[in-house]
Amino acid sequence: MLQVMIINGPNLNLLGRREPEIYGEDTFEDFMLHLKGKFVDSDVELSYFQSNHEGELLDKLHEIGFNYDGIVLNAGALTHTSIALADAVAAIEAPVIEVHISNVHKREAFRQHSYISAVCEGLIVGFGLRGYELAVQYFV
Ligand code: CA2
Repeated sequence: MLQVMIINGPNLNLLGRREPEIYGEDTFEDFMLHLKGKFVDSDVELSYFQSNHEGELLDKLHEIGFNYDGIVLNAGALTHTSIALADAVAAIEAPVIEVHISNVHKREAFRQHSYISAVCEGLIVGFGLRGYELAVQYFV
């Protein structure tokens, strides 16, 4: 059974509660139920972790990064600031796909640089929550 974890960073616990015009109207917990349903017949076990704390995200990457088959990572704004997160992604064995709900390239200039892109297997941006599904599909 393939083990894939979705990891969301800062503020993504607010999904479905604020700024629906940018991030949509669904909470991530609702979306996870939908996603698990989509892959119910696939040989994949999906799990989810969210934290607003950089160190907790690093700890989770270290914890699962040597035994999971894939990680789908939306690091939120830490994408644009965190060399520590990029180092963690580079250090682990599991392939990581960077996902952004919004098309960061249509937004402010400071969202157009990612420290983690260069150490990820690939990137999916701008497809809303469907980006997570596409990333899981790739691992399956
Ligand atoms: O588009 C994305 O997925 C982002 O990673 C989301 C981050 C942002 O800093 C990145 O530049 C792009 C922000 C997450 C904030 O999420 C909210 C969700 C709902 C309401 C308010 C904020």
